[in-house]
Amino acid sequence: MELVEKMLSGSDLSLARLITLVEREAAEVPRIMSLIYPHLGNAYLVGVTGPPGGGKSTLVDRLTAVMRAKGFSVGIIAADPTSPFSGGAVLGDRIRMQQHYLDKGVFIRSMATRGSAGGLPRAARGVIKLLDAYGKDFVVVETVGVGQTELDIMEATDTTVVVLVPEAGDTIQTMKAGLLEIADIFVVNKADREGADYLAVELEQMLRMSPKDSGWQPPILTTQAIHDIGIQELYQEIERHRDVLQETGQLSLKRQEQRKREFIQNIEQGIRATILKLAEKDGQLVSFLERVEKGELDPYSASMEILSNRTLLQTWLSELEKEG
Ligand SMILES: Nc1nc2c(ncn2[C@@H]2O[C@H](COP(=O)(O)OP(=O)(O)O)[C@@H](O)[C@H]2O)c(=O)[nH]1
Ligand SMILES: [Mg+2]
Repeated sequence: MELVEKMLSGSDLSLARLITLVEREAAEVPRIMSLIYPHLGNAYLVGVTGPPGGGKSTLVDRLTAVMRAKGFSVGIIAADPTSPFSGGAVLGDRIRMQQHYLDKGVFIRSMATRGSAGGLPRAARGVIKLLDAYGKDFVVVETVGVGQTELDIMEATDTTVVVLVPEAGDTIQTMKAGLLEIADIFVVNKADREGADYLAVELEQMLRMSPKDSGWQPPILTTQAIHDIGIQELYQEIERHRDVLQETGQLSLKRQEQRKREFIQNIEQGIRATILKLAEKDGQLVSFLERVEKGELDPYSASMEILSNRTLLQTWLSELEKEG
C-alpha cells in the first residue's frame, strides 16, 4: 500500500490520511495494521486522563515541551468523546497546544466519537499504532472523563497519568470510577488553588489502604500546568516508571496482554457483526429474538439452545459466506 510506504518514509500528509481511514474504520484498516506491524513497539505510550477542565491539555502541552527539549519527537492524540459535532474542545486544545502546531517534531490529532460505542477506543488504538510506526518517541493520549471508553483507551498505554484538581468535588467518588486502579502517576493540578495539598494527602491515604504488589507505588505530584510548575518532575516520574516496567519485564508482559486482548476483541467484534447481520434476515434467529424480547423465552436458555445447535450455526455461517 503506497500510503503506508509514504507514511513510513516520513510523510505527514500520508499519516493524516491513514489516521482518517482508521477513524472511519475503513475496509483497509486490517491491511494497514498488518503492514505497519513490523514497525511497532518503539514509541513509549503515555495516557493522560481525568475529569474535564482539570488542565490535561495544558499539562500535555507543557510535557510535550519538556520532551521536545530532550530531543524526542511526540505524537499527541486528544480523544474527546464529549464533542461529537461542535469541535469546541478540539479548538480549545488547538489554542492550548498552539506552540507545537508549527513544530515538525510534534504531530497533534484530535478525535471525537461518531456515536459508535466501542469505536473510539478501537480507533484510538489504531492511531496510537500509526504514530508509533511513524517513528514518534512518545505518544501521549489525552482522554476526557472517567468512563469505560477512557479506561479502554488507557489500557493501550504504558504509563497512565491521572489528573485531578482541588475542586474536583467528591474525590472518593471519582476514584471509584476506576481511576485508582489505572493510575501509575497521580497529578494534582491547579496547585495554585486552595485544597491541592489536602487532596494530595487524601489521595496518599487512599493509596496506603490499597497498596499495589507490582513493585510500583503510584507517586502523587502537584503541578501548576499554566505556570509550568512541576512538569519536569512529571516527566521524570514517567521515565522512572518506564525504567521499572522495563527492568522488571512488566513492559513486555503488558504489551503481550494488550496484543492478546486486541486479538480476542477483534474476533468478538467480527462474530458480533455476523450475528447482527443474521438477526436481520435469518428466520429462526428472528423468531428466537422475538420470543426473547417478548419475555416468552429467557435469554440464557435461548442462547444456549443456539450455541449447542451446530447444524444451525453451520447453516448460518455458510449463508454468510455465500454473500461474501
Ligand atoms: N489555576 C489554574 N488553571 C489551570 C491550570 N492548568 C490549566 N488551567 C486552566 O484550566 C482550564 C482547563 O484547561 P484544559 O487544559 O483545557 O483542561 P482539560 O479539559 O483537562 O484538557 C484552562 O482555562 C486552563 O488555562 C493550573 O495549574 N492552575
Ligand atoms: Mg483537553
